[in-house]
Amino acid sequence: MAGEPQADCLFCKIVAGEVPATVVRETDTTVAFRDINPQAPTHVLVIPKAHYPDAASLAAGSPEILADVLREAGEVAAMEKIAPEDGGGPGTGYRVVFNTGSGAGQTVFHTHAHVLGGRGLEWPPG
Ligand code: IU
Repeated sequence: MAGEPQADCLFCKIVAGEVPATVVRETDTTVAFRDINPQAPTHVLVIPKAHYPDAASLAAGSPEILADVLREAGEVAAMEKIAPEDGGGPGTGYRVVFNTGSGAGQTVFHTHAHVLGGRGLEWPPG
């Protein structure tokens, strides 16, 4: 059923505490933890506790939880002092990325928002 934990999903195992992660925030519906292979000084993943394979399926199945994920991304940015109100130069402001599909770089098929910042970020991304 949509949202149910999947036995073979690494991020479901992190939610269950079966796989270690450096958790920085947790709510009733979300967990935020540091990416094991950071691409920026701040690189935190915000995931829903419910299992949905990508952001579009989460939006369709539980839009309120997608809103929770995005709110938590903002809370992580505030915690890391990279929110826009922390200044306007390189290193403030942040990017929220949902890689969606293997062709776009998605490797873990449990929705996750990458929260990236702490350095200047170029556009377009690679
Ligand atoms: P992607 O958008 O699906 O490519 O992102 C998956 C991310 O999960 C990637 O940045 C990995 O470094 C990260 N990650 C992790 O933080 N902990 C893990 O145990 C595994 C992957 I596997």
